[in-house]
Amino acid sequence: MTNLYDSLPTCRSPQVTIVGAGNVGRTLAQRVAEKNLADVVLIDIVEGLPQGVALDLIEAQGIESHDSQIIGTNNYEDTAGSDIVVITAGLARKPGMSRDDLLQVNAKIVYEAAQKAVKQSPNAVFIVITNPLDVMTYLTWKATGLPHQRVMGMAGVLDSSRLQTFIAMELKVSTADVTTMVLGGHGDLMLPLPRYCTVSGVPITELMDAATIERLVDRTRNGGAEIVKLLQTGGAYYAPASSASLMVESIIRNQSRLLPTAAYLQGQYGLNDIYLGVPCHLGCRGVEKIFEVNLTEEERSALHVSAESVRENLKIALAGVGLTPTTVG
Ligand code: TXD
Repeated sequence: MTNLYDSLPTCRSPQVTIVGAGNVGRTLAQRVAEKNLADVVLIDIVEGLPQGVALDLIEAQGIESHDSQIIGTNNYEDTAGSDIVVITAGLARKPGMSRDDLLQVNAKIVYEAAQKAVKQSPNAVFIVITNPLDVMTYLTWKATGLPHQRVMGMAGVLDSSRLQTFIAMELKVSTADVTTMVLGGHGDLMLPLPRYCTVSGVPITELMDAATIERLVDRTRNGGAEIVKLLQTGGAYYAPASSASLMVESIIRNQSRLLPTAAYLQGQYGLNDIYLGVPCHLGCRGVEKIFEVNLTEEERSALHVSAESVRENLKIALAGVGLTPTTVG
């Protein structure tokens, strides 16, 4: 048989590297592959783990009818030329542990992983998932040396999706009709914005009393902890993986979805030199645009309080990886 293509340059599908083949990483690999978004390279520090997960996932390829290749590896060279790198490596929260307790240990893991990954994929867009999210995203930006538009964090999509679910459950309407917006840092100080949440265009402030809204907002703020408490062995991963796959899709398909994303701020919302959750257009170049929505005085000061807590942790994390926090304002 003659291979007619031997003399032509090779072509390839988009490729997503996922660092960390734990719960979030492997579930994201499944979502990306089954949605036919890209080939997937799963990399983990534990030998055999990413290989086993990848083999298990690819053995369902025929049944799930997708064309994505999935490989597992412990070697960064196998991740070369990726279009997107998603970082999930690190430790998950244990019951009673706050996100910020994870700070020091995850800082080192994420910083090193980002350095190794960018060497192999200098043109990639990076999406960070590891907690504490806003801090780890800043560290990844520092570690990679990439333009800030190509480094972002996933949290707002998840927080918004949780609030969307709770509103739909409360009003007994389809989640498809509910849109929500949660800004700020991914933590207890996140800023759900009920004024910008609607059911088919009707603000929820017209549909629920203030006490009900506050209850749902509170449940959203504690959404991660609620699941940790139930599971007892680690944190949420189905909804986080779905949230990350939405961002991957918007970037790979250049959809310019408007999604709450941890993005680098340079004066927007009165904040500088910090990664924080704000509404962004995500396209093939990463964060294509940051939207500045009008905030009340109260909302704006809540956003600044959230930013302050991120800054405190950022100083500790930067020091943890041997960087002086001179640029942190
Ligand atoms: O909204 C969000 N951003 C989040 C964040 C939602 C859910 C989970 N969130 C955080 O993601 C969570 O607090 C953790 O920091 C990460 C990963 O959560 P996951 O539940 O996937 O944790 P696992 O199952 O413990 O998986 C972590 C994997 C595990 O397989 C380790 O062996 C691996 O990370 N790991 C590494 N891989 C590569 N390189 C290094 N150095 C490394 N160290 C650990």
